[in-house]
Amino acid sequence: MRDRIQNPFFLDRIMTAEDAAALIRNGDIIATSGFTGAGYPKAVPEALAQRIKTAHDAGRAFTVRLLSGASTGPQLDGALAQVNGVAFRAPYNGDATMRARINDGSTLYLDTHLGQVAQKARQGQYGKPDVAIIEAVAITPDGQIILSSSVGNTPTWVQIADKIIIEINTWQNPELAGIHDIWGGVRMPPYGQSIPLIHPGDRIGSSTLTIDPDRLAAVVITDEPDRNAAFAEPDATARQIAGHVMDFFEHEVKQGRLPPSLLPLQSGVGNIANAVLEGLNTSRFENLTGFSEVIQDGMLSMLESGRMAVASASSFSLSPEAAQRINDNAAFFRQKIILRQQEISNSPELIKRLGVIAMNGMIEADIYGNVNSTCVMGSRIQNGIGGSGDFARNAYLSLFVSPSTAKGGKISAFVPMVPHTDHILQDVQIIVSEQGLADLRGLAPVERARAIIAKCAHPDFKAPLQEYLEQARQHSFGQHIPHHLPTALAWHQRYMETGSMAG
Ligand code: 0RQ
Repeated sequence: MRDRIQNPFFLDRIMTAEDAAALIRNGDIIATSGFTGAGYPKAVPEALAQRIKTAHDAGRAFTVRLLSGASTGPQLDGALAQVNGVAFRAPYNGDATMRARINDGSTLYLDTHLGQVAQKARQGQYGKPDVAIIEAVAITPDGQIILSSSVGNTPTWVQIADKIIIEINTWQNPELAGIHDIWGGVRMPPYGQSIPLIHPGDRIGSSTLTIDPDRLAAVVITDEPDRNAAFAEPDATARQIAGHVMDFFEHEVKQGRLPPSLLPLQSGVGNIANAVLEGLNTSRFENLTGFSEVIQDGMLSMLESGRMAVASASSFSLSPEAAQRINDNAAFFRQKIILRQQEISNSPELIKRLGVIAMNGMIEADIYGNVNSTCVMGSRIQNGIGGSGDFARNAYLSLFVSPSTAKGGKISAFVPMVPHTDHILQDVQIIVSEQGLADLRGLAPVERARAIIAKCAHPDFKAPLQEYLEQARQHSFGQHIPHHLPTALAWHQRYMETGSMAG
């Protein structure tokens, strides 16, 4: 262990996960590392879940309020949700067990733009964290922390939490040292400073994290893998969507609206986003850059092939096979990848100034191009807004991609009105389904509706959408964004009642 923990003060604080979890009390606010299933603590949350279960079995109340960077994994969100141990969760969740707790009302959830969480936390909007639990790969001789596969909100949590628990994870490759870039220039208004980042590949901060040793409560050793889920091979739908996006980029370059190396790319999580990246890897574009919040398999392949020169993000979201490639070639990837705190990776100011091309998935869009990314049937959370809002609003080009139908064709991804809006039509410039690409730039709402129905909707739903638009134009209170309110959400109601949106 002395190769991982090279500082005697930290060595002295080593204890079991059970002893560290015993420092956490009912009602505590816990702030953890972790982003898109990477770099989250594992042993202490599992031990805490066991403590909570014991308390519940004995009839005692025990819940915590849980903050993180973004989604974690089964050992954290999963384990705590399993024992119904979380009263409040923010800012993002992707775990199925936690999702079920939120949707059955056991856990309150505040999903938040990921780039805004750190500043809100410093303002005290989530309360003062009692404990920060942080995963790291090593401690340097002078007591600096080398983080693991994500940075997320960790720099903020260690600043504001009363106690700090560090998990040293020996599964994570110590050669990740040098991949992180933690900017120490963040100040609260009115003392904010401009972020000195000009190019996605710039390093502007420190590769290690400093903590206040007086607040170090425990060091725990673990050896558990991140939640790395395999991507499905791109199916025909994903490949068609990727094809439309490639054609669009080619066209924009030809028109002189994009340079041949495009602009820094942001790509959301999921199989379609990954398929688009795989498409770029076999395209003619060269010297690409990434300015995103996650690095997934597709970006890794582009860095390996040289198609992408450098990628900036806050974490990895990799298949087990790709995680192994990082572990085997950490020294190579360290030169090509920069992991930043999420208030830098998702900074609206940087996204705007760098001219990022944002590509995100969605649940559904309405005919005017308002996008619902989060709430199925308007009320059931899927994951959360994540970084999609940080990027969509500030991007040079904002694309949303989705198959035209869901649930075996029973649901149309294009509907008269979305029952929940994450991205207003002003933030949605281009929508792509396997049917085609609707370029909505410069179009008024009714023109947008015609383009979305013509280019993106599935053939089974084109005529009903057209009928709705005509009915709306006849009966609407105003003609700016025509709606027929009595039937605007009828498709969703029908799905909930009959299992299909089709009439
Ligand atoms: O449900 O798993 O029960 O079958 O939604 O859908 O097709 O697997 O799509 O993985 O691309 O995710 C919007 C969720 C799309 C994602 C969303 C059901 C579908 C399935 C997942 P099942 P797919 P994807 C970067 C940026 C917000 C955060 C974001 C997301 C499940 O892209 O979370 O962009 N985005 N962050 O069946 C009912 C519809 C549906 C539907 C899909 N119209 N109606 N259910 N589903 N469309 C990452 C971070 O921010 C960290």
